[in-house]
Amino acid sequence: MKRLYLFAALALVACGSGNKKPMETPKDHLVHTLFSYAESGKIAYGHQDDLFYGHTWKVEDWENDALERSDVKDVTGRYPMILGCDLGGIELGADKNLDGIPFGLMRKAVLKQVERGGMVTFSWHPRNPLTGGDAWDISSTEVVKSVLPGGEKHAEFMLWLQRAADFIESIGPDVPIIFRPWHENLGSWFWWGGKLCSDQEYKELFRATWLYFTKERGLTNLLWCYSPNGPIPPEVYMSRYPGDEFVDILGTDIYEYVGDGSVEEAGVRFQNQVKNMLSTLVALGDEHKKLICLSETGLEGIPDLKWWTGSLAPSIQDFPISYVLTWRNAWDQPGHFYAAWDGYEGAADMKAFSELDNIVFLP
Ligand code: BMA
Repeated sequence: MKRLYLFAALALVACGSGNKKPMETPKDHLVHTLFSYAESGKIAYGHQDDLFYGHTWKVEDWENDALERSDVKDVTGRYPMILGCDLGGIELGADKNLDGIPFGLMRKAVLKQVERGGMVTFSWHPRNPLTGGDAWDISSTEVVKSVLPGGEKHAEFMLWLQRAADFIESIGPDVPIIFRPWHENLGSWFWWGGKLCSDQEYKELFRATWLYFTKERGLTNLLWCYSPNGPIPPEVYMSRYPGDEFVDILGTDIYEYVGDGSVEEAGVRFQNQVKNMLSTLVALGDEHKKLICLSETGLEGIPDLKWWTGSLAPSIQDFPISYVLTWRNAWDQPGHFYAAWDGYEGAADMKAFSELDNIVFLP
């Protein structure tokens, strides 16, 4: 209950002695809603790219499409509470993101999701500004340094931030967005990852992004999520934490991998990893007064037909996380899906998950 008292106290302070109600911004409203989920043991469910495409379909004529299709809705009868989108490509001024989604469609889907009462989160897999490769190009350890002030790519990188900010601004100031840049930063698979820069350089990258968006562009509708890959010990998690001023949500990305063992073993391993990491996030969230979430998860191709109720639900249901998001159902890669779709053998289990008392989908 600690958090509820904190918010009640803040509201009183904001009210002062007069009769005026505190001004609640769209961001405040989303923060309060997510805290209220955590308080009451509810967890919002999110799906990456949910309205853009599914296992066997994609939106073609987006300007004339009502955006009613969703694999998740096909299976559970409801849309996910959270729509995940990725900005990758916006930095180059491209029309489409790295997975072929027109940014016009993305804007329309975000507005549709919010109109339906839902929430949105943006990740960002930007290209490598130094080498010209993609986000996964880890051939140089100089990239982060090169975009910071004094670096050879600094000016170009500021243009990249400007383009991303322009797009977010074009969605409108009243749409709160959970923004999750520079994610999975403790592994070494992105150019901003563990071995690719120093702790200090990473922190400067995150802060520079926050400062530009928030102070220079006035984009105060963003909830900033710090989301390292897990599981990792608390001191490692915090080793690149940019600071309380720059973060609203403590997240983590943890996937289940089957590897050489059995699906059962993978499920047990995943549950232990998620529970350990979420215990860490609960402690850190209390200490830093932040929301917590499982910002990305899933089992590619879901070979475990009881994954949702057998692995995911028991991993998260005792933790006050505000949301959980499973990754995308690629229309062009039959094995690359992380939510059920109509016709997938284990669909009934995802439906059962969606009907659990504490899991929140759109009504
Ligand atoms: C990865 C994969 C890629 C995709 C990227 C960004 O995890 O799904 O196919 O391009 O995310 O969405």
